[in-house]
Amino acid sequence: MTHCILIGCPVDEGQRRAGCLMGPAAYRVAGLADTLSELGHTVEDRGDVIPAEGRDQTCANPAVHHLPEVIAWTEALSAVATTAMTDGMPIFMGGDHSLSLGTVSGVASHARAAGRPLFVIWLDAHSDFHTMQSTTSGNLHGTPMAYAAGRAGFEPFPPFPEPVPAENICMFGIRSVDPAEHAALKETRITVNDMRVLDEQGIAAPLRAFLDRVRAQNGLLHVSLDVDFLDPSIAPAVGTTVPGGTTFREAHLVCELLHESGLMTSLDLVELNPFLDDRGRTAKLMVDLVGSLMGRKVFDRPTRSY
Ligand code: NNH
Ligand code: MN
Ligand code: MN
Ligand code: MN
Repeated sequence: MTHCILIGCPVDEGQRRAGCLMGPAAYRVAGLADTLSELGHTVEDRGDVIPAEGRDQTCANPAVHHLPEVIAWTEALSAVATTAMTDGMPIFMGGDHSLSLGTVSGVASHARAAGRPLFVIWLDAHSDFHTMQSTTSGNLHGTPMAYAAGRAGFEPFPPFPEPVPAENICMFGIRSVDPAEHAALKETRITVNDMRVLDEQGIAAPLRAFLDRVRAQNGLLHVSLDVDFLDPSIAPAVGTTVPGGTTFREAHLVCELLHESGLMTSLDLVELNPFLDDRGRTAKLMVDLVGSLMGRKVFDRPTRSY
């Protein structure tokens, strides 16, 4: 039994397709809280975070937009995340992926205080490894993984509390990487399980290999689930669809294995744009995936080594 803390993060400023701000409402309508309590968890909904007014901050790249607003979100969400980590397992209901600038930094502060290493699983079509200098779209939802990894180039953001070591970062579902991200990623030891890896090896083996490392180091595990990790045919409600994504069963299998591991300590649900949805099916699928992450299974099987 887990104490689940729902935190609405109606962030829309990290990209240009309005609608992600309706995400938290859509998760509530799709029954996220009931799904969790039916699985035996306690649920506390802390409502939606309201950021402070943006200050007058700028950066050298003219493409970057809504910088003051995104910094204000980062500060507010980081504080909320750190507090929630001491109370239970936060589930951050987005909101676009720029919210992870705040949630991962708040979780990292908690990990530092707890003296435990932080690991991050990034389930996404994109690597989100831009700095404010390298982004050509100027959409800050393309940057949070770089911020968390401690890449330079995030002034005037608050310094990231304790950068996540590259060895502790594992990406799955990747199939759209910009040239500047590609060049930067190649200089790191981040594990990039792109769709080619999943086609050849399946999703279970690389995931288990990573989870073994988390367990061996008694790590905290943050999971960031971008809707576009899923194939657009099953999850249309996202502004940046990329063909060739994970199937229904691949996605559920990731969630089931994560549950079996017992390692996840915080979760982002990001990029849902309910305005683009087809009768709520993407919101419902995301809620069902959280069900699998939190223990729903078709058939009880003897627990594995994890
Ligand atoms: N890499 C592109 C950019 O920075 C796309 C990022 N879009 C996302 N990320 N949806 O998950 O603009
Ligand atoms: Mn605006
Ligand atoms: Mn993303
Ligand atoms: Mn994405």
